Amino acid sequence: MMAAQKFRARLAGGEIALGSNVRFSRSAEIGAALAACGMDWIMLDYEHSPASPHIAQDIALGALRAGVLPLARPSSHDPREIAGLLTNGALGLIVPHVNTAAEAEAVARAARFAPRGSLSVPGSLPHFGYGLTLTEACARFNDEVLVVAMIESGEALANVDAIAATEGIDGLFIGASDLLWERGCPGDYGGPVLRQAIDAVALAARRHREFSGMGGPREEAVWRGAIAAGIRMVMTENDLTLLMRGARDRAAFFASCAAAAGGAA
Ligand code: 3PY
Ligand code: MG
Repeated sequence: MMAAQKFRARLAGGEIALGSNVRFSRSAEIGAALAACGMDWIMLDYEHSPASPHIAQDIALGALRAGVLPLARPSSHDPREIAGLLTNGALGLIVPHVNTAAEAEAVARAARFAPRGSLSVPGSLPHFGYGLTLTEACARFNDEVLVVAMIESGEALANVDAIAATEGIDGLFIGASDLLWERGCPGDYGGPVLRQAIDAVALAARRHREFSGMGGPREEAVWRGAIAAGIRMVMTENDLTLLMRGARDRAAFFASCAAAAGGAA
């Protein structure tokens, strides 16, 4: 099964789909490496990463070939930016700051070819290898592309049901950090604002037969609660914080070896 089908099947079966924000890596092998660690998807972060589109294209195609779903987070809702990401390797969007149903509809249409949208047809599409005709590739792209709306403001929460009901939106995704900063409780990942948002987003997603996800928190207790509430698309961390977590762990282990050797001397 290909990456997008695997991803949908996991979520349809109520399983968790694990992902990582890829922001600092520059190798097309990062998708394969993260797949070996149990990740199902990656997010190429054009909202925050300094990576050039050319590198991100290689990373997206490397991920697809390794069976990991490459989603892109654009820096804007501009259809021209979205077209560049989707026609060069990304097979879906995590769209930041979707605040209204009108915005959701515009990005969902920008992500699909006619008749479902207004994405401009390029000369070739790289996602599925090169054995399909352009017509076949565009039809398959329309079937597989995912559009996930980020809910990360009070306005988005007020409109969450209408956003979920929008044609072409496949899932909702809480941006916990932006949401908490905007609501005046920065960093309060364990507090009531995020808990209520998780419940509201999970409920809206269920009502419209979509999945719900989240990124931002690190605390295990917050994640346990979110998963119990129905969150299934989990953005674990970003590539830098995962690297630092592993590095800290190794440094602590070797410090304990050094302490033991010192103690034994
Ligand atoms: C946020 O927490 O605001 C996010 O965008 C998560 O990626
Ligand atoms: Mg955010």
